[in-house]
Amino acid sequence: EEVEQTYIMIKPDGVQRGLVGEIISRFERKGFKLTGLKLFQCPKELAEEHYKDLQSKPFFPKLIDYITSGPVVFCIFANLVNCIYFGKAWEGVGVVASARKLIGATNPLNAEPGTIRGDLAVQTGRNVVHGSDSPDNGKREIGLWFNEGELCAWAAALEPWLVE
Ligand code: DAT
Ligand code: MG
Repeated sequence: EEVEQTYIMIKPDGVQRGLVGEIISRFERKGFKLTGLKLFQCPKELAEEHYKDLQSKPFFPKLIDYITSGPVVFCIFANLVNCIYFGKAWEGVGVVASARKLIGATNPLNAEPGTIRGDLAVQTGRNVVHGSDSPDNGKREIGLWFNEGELCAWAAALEPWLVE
């Protein structure tokens, strides 16, 4: 069983507002495993490639300006799978869909309280965090933002307390 991973990016507003720890903490507390982490000033070409599906949208130039306006923190979270005790994948919602639930709706106005955007953001154009929308996009985005050798596979000792 392949490990499902999601690409999470704390956008420049999240970094400027000092929300890096808070946001990473929410994914950690949920029970995901951190397998990659970086702070980076995103070049325009990379931002355009990352959001290439949206390039025909009227807000695309503003979105690229926003994402490149300051450093971003990005990380990879994985399901607790390949469990050393049980040797099988976590059944249930995968990390990609589950992380999107924690993040909340694109427009913070529609994001439920308790979600990252619902609790910490007010506008679509400053919605503090990105999360992959499918396992395939997760793979694509991880490939875009991380180099080989920067990911860290490790056995989480807490696994048997999170996954039965
Ligand atoms: P999400 O970030 O929830 O996956 P998305 O992939 O549709 O949403 O869009 C990517 C980002 O683009 C989003 O986080 C903020 C911006 N965006 C989306 N729709 C927008 C709109 N109607 N006006 C302005 N910015 C928008
Ligand atoms: Mg998206």
